[in-house]
Amino acid sequence: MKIFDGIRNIPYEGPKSKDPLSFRYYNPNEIVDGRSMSEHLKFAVAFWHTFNYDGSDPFGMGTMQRPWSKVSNPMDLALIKVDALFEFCEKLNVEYFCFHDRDIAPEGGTLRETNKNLDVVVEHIKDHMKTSKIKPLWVTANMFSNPRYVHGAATSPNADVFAYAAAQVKKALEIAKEVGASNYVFWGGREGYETLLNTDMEFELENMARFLHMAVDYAKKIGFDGQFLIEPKPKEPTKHQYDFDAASAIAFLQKYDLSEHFKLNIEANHATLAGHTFQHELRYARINGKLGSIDANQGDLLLGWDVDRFPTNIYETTLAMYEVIKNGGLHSGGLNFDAKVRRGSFTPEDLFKAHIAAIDAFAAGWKIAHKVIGDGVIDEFVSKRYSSYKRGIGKDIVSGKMNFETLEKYVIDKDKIGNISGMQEELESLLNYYILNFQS
Ligand code: XLS
Ligand code: CA
Ligand code: CA
Repeated sequence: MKIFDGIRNIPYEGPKSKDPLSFRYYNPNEIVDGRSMSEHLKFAVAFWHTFNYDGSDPFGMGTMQRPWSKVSNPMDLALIKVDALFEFCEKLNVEYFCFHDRDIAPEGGTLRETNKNLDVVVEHIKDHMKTSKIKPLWVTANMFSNPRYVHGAATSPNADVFAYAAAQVKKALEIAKEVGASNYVFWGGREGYETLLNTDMEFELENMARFLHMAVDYAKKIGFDGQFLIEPKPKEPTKHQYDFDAASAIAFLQKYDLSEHFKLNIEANHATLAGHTFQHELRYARINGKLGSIDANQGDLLLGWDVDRFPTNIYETTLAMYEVIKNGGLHSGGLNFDAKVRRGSFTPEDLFKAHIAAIDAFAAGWKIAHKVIGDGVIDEFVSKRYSSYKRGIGKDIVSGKMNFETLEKYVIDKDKIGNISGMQEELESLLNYYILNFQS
């Protein structure tokens, strides 16, 4: 039985298509630089938003119309949503999906019972995978919804909670191995604090590191060789989250000797919450060799919370893809649509249309960025801007020949220091030119 009745496989119809159930810019089979667009852009569907989000918000109940809404037995519901996931991805031609342990199966009275429920659903996922190319991009454990995590998981002041979280991640790693996930994500939504009046920050950070070392050890023990990823976010639900942004996550990994085992999963909306652009976070991760994967969504600059919109802003997708191409791609990572349709977009077709719009925005962004990089216009400008370090005094600074005394000697009698324009407006206009002309 088909779940999304009446929705055909989404075709590529090209830029002139007016059909919202077709791709305009994403042609998965198009080859660029020897690889198909589906290899350049490994898109993933987020289980939680697409199959679990019911449209409720703090002011009102759910609005979503879903083909499975009437199924009341929790395990039947879990299984039918897996069927829906595979049909959805196949129709969209998206090869990957991401999930939390608690997205796919209901919790039981004990962890043992919960794990049994998980086993049944994981079997069902594996059955589907036998006849499908669809696979998990990453797996994670939800250590933020259940009230036991009220004060955190690995950073909880309660050692029993630490133990529970450890057992939960142990199981999630086993699942990640079983389903062949390419990555495993840690997002610490409750790993942080509300007030330092009741918090031993130093001890909590040490415990977080202890926890991650245990995860690395267990992955090694069971032979899970996916990439570990930390997903930074500054706040929400906790007031101050430890993995605030790329820079603080990288500093944490270095301090606690975890750097070689982890990369980052950069989410656009989390960047804006941290007061950064998406490109800033991607750049910071990239230049530190830590750009692992992307949660592709979009925030709302007028709202200070995590709206997780489907990304349709070509300017942002272009600058994001600029970083990805410069990174040599995302390797084991991909572009996970950690995005939800708006409460008012409640039909099943909206789920398809939202993913299509976002996929097209990234495909267009990728092509524009590819052209910008290929033409070398930005590289050329930037390299010229720093050219004073390629000769004379600049060259001597870079090669380590200079110190404060020799530099003082160099400038002390100079009557003029000249600067050249940063030409930002010209560059922004150039970028607009590439965006508007990328199809010609
Ligand atoms: C929440 C996070 C979360 C992670 C996975 O803001 O984005 O969904 O991606 O736990
Ligand atoms: Ca995310
Ligand atoms: Ca988010």
